[in-house]
Amino acid sequence: KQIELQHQKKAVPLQTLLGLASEAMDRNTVSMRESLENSTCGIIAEFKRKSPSKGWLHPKAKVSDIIPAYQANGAAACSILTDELFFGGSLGDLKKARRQTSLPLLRKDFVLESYQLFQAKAMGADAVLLIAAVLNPEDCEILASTAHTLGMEVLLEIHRAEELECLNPYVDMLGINNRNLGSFDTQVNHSLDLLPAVQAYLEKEKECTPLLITESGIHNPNDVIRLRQEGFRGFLIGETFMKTANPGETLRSFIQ
Ligand code: IGP
Repeated sequence: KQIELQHQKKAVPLQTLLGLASEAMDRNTVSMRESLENSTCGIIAEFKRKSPSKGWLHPKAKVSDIIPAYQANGAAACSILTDELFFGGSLGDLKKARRQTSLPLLRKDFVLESYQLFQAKAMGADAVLLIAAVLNPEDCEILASTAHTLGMEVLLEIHRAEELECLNPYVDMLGINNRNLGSFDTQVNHSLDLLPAVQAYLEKEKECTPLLITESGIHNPNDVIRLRQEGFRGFLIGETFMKTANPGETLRSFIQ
């Protein structure tokens, strides 16, 4: 609402703005972690129009077509890219998605400042992504605890074992990104390769008990079955669904 008002380029009374802000902040969230734990598939279905590695996947994709289809076909949660430059997304997509589904929504972006957490909450997110490769452990903890204060959960993404340093007790879900951000190469086995280091770290840091997620490069249902057997409970899948004409139906083929 606030953004719509700004677009009208009228002076908005402070009282009105404060009212809208507190309304947005008061929204109840749903737990993505619980949804994944209670789901037999554990799929986090991503809405992504394009990516730096593959270019346009589905340039005309509409939130109002795809998000309800993801829900109808059994997704446990949805991930919404809000970065415009690299992924063709927007905060407007997140806001629209919120109106379309009761599933938990992840704001997928490069979060560096707490301001982005307030935005995420106001636009409808239940969880936010924090990327260890672009944060230090101190900032990570501040951002994660702020997200919790706003009632949102945290998915911390790592690609290398050293990034486990960014784990803290506010991290609800730990995602291993199978994509090497330098080469864009994806290897599903990367999650399995890193697992012993993750397990050893969690054994040591007893107050950290994140749910394990595997992200990127998941192309077939067998990958999901294999990774579930090894302990992963969330499977973040974008391209495999979004490159098809009907992403919801492609998701269904993963579930049956
Ligand atoms: C999804 P894929 O290969 O299924 O499209 O990957 C998701 O993991 C990927 O979009 C992603 C991402 C990110 C995007 C993982 N981490 C950080 C932007 C920023």
